[in-house]
Amino acid sequence: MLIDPQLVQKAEGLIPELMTSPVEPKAVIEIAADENAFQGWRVDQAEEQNWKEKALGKGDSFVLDFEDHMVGYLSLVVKPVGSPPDAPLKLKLTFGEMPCEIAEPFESYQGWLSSSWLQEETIFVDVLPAELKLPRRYTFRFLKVEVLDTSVKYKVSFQDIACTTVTSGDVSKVKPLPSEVSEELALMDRIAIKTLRDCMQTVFEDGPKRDRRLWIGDLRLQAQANYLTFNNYDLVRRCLYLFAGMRLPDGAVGACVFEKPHAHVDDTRLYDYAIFFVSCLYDYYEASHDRDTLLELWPIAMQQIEIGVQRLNEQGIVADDETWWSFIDWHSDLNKQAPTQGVLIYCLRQGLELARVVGEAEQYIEGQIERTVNGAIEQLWDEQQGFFVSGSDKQISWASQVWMVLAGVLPAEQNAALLDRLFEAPPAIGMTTPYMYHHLIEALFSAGKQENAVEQMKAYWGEMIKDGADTFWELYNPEDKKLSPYGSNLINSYCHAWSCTPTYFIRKYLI
Ligand code: RAM
Repeated sequence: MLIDPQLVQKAEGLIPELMTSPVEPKAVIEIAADENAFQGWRVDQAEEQNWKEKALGKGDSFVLDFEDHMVGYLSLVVKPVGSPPDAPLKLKLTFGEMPCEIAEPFESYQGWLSSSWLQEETIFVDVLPAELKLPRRYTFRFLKVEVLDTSVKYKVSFQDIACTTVTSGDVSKVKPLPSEVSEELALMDRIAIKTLRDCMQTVFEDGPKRDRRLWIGDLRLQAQANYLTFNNYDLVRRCLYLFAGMRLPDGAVGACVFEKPHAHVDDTRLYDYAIFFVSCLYDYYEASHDRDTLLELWPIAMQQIEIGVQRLNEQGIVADDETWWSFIDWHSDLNKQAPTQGVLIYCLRQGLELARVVGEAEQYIEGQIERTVNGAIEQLWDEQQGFFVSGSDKQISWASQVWMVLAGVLPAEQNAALLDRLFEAPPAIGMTTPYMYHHLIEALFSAGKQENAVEQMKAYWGEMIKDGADTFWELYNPEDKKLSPYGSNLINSYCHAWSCTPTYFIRKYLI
């Protein structure tokens, strides 16, 4: 890997102090199978609410509801009831962002991401009474406390159970919305901010349950939402320095980085994610006007442009010769060529703006824009069908149209007409993630289609709220509520960075 120790040191100098606050559970609940409820599980208040004084023996359990999304550290006080404890206490704790994680046994999990993400703990307590402080950070709303064994001579009862939440997002920095904003949008804004806040730790994490790391595609959207809410420039700078300071061997920015045991870049390479470094730097400079950081990181942004254009073929379009080379969306049938061409042009245009500020490489970037826009129109635009096509099968997808609109390949009027056509004759290859929906909505706003944009926000994030979201989710399909690219909805993240952007739309375009 290519390491620039100075940049990494700068990043490490910007590790924020986390704010903490203790939160107690609010209720005891029961989860019941109900095919009309979200993912088939309904949450009911339990008849017996007095969990503190209840004596529990082998096989007894209860489920606590914190009534909001938590990211933090759990502590419990447990005491023996009956004869002196003559055997250790064997305790199981299960944490769930959603009811499915409490109701469906983790042993049933068959997805392809590691089951180690599922949050559970079996603890042996030798000495009672005890105050337990769990060392791992958990992300949850529901907590199942299960006594696996005591002995025939004693039971236990729990006294204080609390979560010390952690975040680097300071809510006091977030301006209240003007009172004209509808209740529906104000609620969406609040949940989006909570989502962003719970992902704001010592980096902008993608999801505090999973993957708990910094991905640049997620960072880009988080940073945009952050500039209009928490306005924490230092956390963005830290993340930019991490990506800039640790790159893949040819200089490309890696798709994600880990912080521990020491900062290091992952070996995942994604074409769109690497070029988004330019976009992240552009947005950062736009928001902060921090010229020093721009000048320092500009050479790395420029390098991403140079690496990015190496993939262009003679016709000026990105080669599409592998399956997992660009991300765009979690959709197994999606051809990535045309949407990635859109991403490249979009980033080249932002790169050109930066080049003008820095006073370097303008002509070079202009030349690349001309080349890629011409390539897109000549090779990928199907005049007869009125859509951009992608790959050798000439696939028509939502993602291709959305990214080509954002890239401004067609003149404004044609862009608007293309977006209308998308809704009149929807392509079969749809969108899977809030990440891709974000880009559709951004395209609608950028083409002046505010009404439709708001309608889409309500139909998507609004539906998540109706389905019980405390924070916005990594994956959501109103038609298939158990959808997961990982083979099981248990492993989905239900507080996910790239889903936090309703607050950005509301604060940028609607107030
Ligand atoms: C998943 C995560 C992450 C995303 C990558 C590409 O692992 O959801 O947020 O950026 O995919």
